[in-house]
Amino acid sequence: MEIKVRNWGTTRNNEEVFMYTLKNEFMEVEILNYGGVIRKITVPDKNGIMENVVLNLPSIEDYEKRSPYFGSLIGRNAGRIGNATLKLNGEIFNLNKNSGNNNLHGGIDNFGHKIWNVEILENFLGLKLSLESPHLEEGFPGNVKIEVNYILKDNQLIIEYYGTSDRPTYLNLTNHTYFNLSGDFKRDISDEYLQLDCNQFIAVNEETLPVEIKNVEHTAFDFREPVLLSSALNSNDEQIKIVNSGLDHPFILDHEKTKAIFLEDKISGRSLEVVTDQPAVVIYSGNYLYEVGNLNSDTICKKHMGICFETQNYADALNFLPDKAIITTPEKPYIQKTKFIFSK
Ligand code: G6D
Repeated sequence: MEIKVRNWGTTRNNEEVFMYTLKNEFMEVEILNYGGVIRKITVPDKNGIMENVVLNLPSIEDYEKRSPYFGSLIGRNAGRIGNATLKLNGEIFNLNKNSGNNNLHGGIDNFGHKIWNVEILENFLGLKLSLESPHLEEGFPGNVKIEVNYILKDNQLIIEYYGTSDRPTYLNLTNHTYFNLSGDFKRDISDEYLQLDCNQFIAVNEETLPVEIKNVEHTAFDFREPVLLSSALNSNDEQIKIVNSGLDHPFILDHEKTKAIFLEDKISGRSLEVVTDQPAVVIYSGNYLYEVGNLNSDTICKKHMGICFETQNYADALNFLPDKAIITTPEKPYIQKTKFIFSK
């Protein structure tokens, strides 16, 4: 087990970027202090060949210019907040707009663009990333302190989130890694199978804002048995088409069931199980990845090159499902634990 750190350039604001490499006997993970980005997860295929299974870019300049949140920590809020308006305890907070009329992933200068403080954990193979966000940053209330632990344990990458605020606020964090189990971007995700033990998903409108909780039965969103992604992503279901042909939807998680979220690539033999304490997961199938350009000298990014499992609270909860919204107060910190478990 080892951790290495090296300089990885400087941001446009002249902040030093560091890459941390965590390695155990099964896997290796690269983490940046910039955005808390998970830049590489290297795991074996069925023949023991070690390859990277997450989308990434070659330099910090690329991340600043053209990353669609590759590997980023997302905050203060994962997803969209309609009309960039946060209604909390009778107060209205006007947030910055960075997705049409809405706030996406915490706004313009969100957590995915910040330099996080990094400490090496003592009792685990891992890192503690921390960040402070002042009252009304991007329009969100509260002086907030965030800590995120990345821990490598056997075949698991564990992410623990912890947030505190000096007044009531809304925190809804996640990680925006795009997974592609083929290894080193050999194929897109079309050949992979997705299984979700979810009976309901949330339909969205043309702004990708939540509009209706729907049963998955008889829709392209029924993944209760494993489904080949190419058949779902190219379905004529109007909810697939409204988000540029793919998934970009919250699924409601039923915690009594195992294998709630399971992705498998039968060609490489790799699989990924996601286990979380969150009530929902937004699954995004990279419907706009053709806008990214080159991933490296050999590969141009294309549509459906990766799939995200953004574990989180209900989407736009304070507007769409206020009674389900999880509010952070000085007495009640924000907590999330999510595990990414790779086949062994
Ligand atoms: C698009 O609608 C999608 C989002 O879900 C995603 O997070 C972003 O691209 C990177 O806006």
